[in-house]
Amino acid sequence: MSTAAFERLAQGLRQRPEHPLLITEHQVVTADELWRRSRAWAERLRGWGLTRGDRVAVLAGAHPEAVALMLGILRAGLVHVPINPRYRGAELRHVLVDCGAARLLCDRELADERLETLPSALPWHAIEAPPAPAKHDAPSPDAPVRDDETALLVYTSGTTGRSKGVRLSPRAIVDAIGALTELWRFDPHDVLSLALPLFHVHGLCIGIYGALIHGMTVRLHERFEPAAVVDDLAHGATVFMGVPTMYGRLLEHLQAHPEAAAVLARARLFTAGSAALRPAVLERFEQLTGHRILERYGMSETLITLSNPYEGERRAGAVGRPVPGFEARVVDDAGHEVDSGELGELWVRGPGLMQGYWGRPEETAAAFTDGWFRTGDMVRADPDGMLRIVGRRSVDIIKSGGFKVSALEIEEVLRDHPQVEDAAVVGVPDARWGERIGAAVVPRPGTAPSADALTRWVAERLADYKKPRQVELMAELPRNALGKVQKPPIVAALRRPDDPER
Ligand code: MLC
Ligand code: AMP
Repeated sequence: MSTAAFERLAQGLRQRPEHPLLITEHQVVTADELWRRSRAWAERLRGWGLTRGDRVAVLAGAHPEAVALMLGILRAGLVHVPINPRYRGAELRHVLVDCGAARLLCDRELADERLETLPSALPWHAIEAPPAPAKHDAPSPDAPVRDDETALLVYTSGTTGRSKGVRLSPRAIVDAIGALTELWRFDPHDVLSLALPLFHVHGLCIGIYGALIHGMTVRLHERFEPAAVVDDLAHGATVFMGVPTMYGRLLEHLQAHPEAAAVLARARLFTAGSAALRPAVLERFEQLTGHRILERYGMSETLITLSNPYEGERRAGAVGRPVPGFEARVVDDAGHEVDSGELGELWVRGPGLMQGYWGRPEETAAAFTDGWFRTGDMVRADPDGMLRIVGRRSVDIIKSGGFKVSALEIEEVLRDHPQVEDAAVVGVPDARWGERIGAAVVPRPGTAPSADALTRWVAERLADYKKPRQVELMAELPRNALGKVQKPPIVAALRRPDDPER
């Protein structure tokens, strides 16, 4: 069985060994060094007795050793399961148990905080200084992941409380990301400023895989800081890719440091995705830097399926047309295509579709119709076919700062609070986060829990970004005649006068 997809990644590393592939504040890692370090990881993983298809969970920041480890996992024919380091006890345990991780590799600082939450039988190791480099005459450890095996399991929230593992093959990643990045003219001379986390498809697949496919340099950051992005561009970065919240922060930075606009102006390309980019942000950024941000749309389950053009009109509020190789349909509830201008659900198909949800055949089957993946996003097409995302089928999915959050998961945690009778969690349109997490809480009779106490309660149990940013006590939740909680009136009640429309 072919390993052509893996070879395409490897070729970018082998062709120019001296090329600086990863640059951080502290180190420059050449293509050759990354290749050698990944080999050492492959040997070490094999040495632990892991066998083809075993899942290796990785809890790590965005640093070069995590990239070397990821490549080592692929070279050893294993499955990479990156986990959000913001996850806490139950969230982390769920992923480790759900994927049946054979090993956990963890940054030492994170391990110290989280060890007590691990399933007791799971062996773990710190991701530390590279393991001893392999001897040059040693036989190659490579038995890399084959094109249609699973290379990557990305955990993503859904309409149920618990996250699901999305199975992606090397073929899907390389074909879909190759097509997207060719559209965007990624080139070995490009330098990508990357401050996205490496456990979601935005930072990991477009960022790291995209750079490997094209043999580009990545200036890699553990955290997003506007000043560091400006510094990257001052030092030759050509492309920046971010979620809309990051562009909001870049605009704030430009307000305080107007001289930085001239530095940003030197870039070749700015792209945005993972959540809606508000036209006001697009336009202000263009006024200040001369760059019109290129917005695209994707999902963990499909990779990046729609993009505005590289050349031609980058339309405000639109996410563009299918990336070469992909197709899109806009359908009504019966699955029939609707006319342009009409609201419908977006269905997509093409090279980036997932193989399914890990260990969930029924949910996988339910996500597809005749080979089309039903995204759950509601869209409208302009007369020329440009698509606009206008909402989501489920009110229980929230996108905050580019992270997908399940309202139900937060509701469950709130309901466990001794003073909470009931709770409904919603996404409220928000200038900074896109949507902020709002909670309507019905207190137990005779109690009046404070917003601070309830927020702390959630923050102690879930990743920090899942805590409500607004909590309102209500005597009862609005319900329809059948007793079902109605979320739109809750969103309306939580809106503040200066919130954006959407
Ligand atoms: C951080 N905080 C958030 C948050 N991120 N609150 C709500 N939503 C978020 N997304 C809060 C913390 O809880 C903390 O709260 C405060 O902000 C400061 O924390 P921080 O760690 O310093 O924040 P910062 O590093 O500035 O993080 C902001 C961010 C980050 C935008 C850089 O959220 C981020 O990296 N987002 C990208 C997510 C992503 O990669 N999505 C791609 C999914 S793939 P307090 O109260 O303690 O101060 C996908 C498919 C596709 O969607 O199409 O791409
Ligand atoms: P995730 O599951 O984290 O991969 O998130 C995928 C979801 O992010 C999609 O279903 C959309 O709701 C949202 N999304 C991604 N890109 C965009 C965009 N450009 N505009 C609006 N929503 C987006």
